[in-house]
Amino acid sequence: MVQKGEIPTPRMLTASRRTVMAGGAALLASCGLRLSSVFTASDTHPGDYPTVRAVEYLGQLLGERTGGRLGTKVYAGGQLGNERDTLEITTFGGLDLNRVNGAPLNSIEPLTIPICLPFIFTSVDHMRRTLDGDVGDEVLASLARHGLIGLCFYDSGARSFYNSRGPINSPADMKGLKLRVPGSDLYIGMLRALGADPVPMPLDEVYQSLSQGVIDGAENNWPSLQSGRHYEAAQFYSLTEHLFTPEVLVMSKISWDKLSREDQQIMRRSAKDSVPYMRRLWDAREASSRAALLAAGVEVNAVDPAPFTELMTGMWDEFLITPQQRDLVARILAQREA
Ligand code: GTR
Repeated sequence: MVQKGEIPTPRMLTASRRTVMAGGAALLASCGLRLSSVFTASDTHPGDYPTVRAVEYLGQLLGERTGGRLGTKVYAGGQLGNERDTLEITTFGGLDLNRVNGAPLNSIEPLTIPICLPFIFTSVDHMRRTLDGDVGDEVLASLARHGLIGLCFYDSGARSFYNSRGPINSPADMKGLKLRVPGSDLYIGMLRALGADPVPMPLDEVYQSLSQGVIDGAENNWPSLQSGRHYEAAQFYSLTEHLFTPEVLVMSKISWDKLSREDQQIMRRSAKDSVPYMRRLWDAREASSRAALLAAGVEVNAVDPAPFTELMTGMWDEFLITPQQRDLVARILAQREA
């Protein structure tokens, strides 16, 4: 049992799932079906972050649509571990839901690479349009062979570089900069293409590493730069906007398989229905984080994207190994604004 205020371990999470069985329910339960559950969910961001609130909203929708049988409980702030570790736990069924970025999925499923390529999306609209359509569905479906059910994509805005040394105006300014990246070969390749020194590390180690000068900077969106307080140690934010990598909400296939067909449909539909809600929160949060960081004295500079685009799209081929990946890329490019 998980006690109030206690942070559960994966073992406790499994043990503490609320499964209520009554009458005919016991019959279904004997077939291994879960009739009533609060799904545990992990998120690296703090409780007020749009992704956390979206998964809570998903719980609310589930409750409304099942007469309170299903819901979600989000463990925010990385309480349960970093994204790579919690993904593994999710695969083994120790967690029901996990909201992660596209990057940690790159080493798990090659079809997640195209949507994480630098400069592949030209705008938020392009990213949303593509992920709402068949490209998005195909990437989500590809996760099933790894024990994960891809439920939906959430927004993560544009990622840009920040560092403690000075503004970045061209790739030449990045030479020798030690910049943190998520643990994805694609990100490491991206930074090398720019002449920087990539340092893969989990998000929760970035603040301390910046403060101690172990790294010079990192790259992320406005809300993450603010919520992780990275700007306190890295005050130069250079708007390269090189990535629109989306967030992904996944469910453990083990948990999924315990749901009735009808509950699976409710889960899928509710997850999709949480997306517009998340996007509204995201747009507001991006604007408020931007305003707060400018007020806090973060030095922001616009960047000519051309030389960055050239170098970073030049390394795409290295990561596009299969015909399916290349097909996805072609379909994403076809959806660019005219
Ligand atoms: C954030 C994203 C997180 C995490 C983080 C990172 O933008 O929301 O899921 O991936 O970036 O850089 O590790």
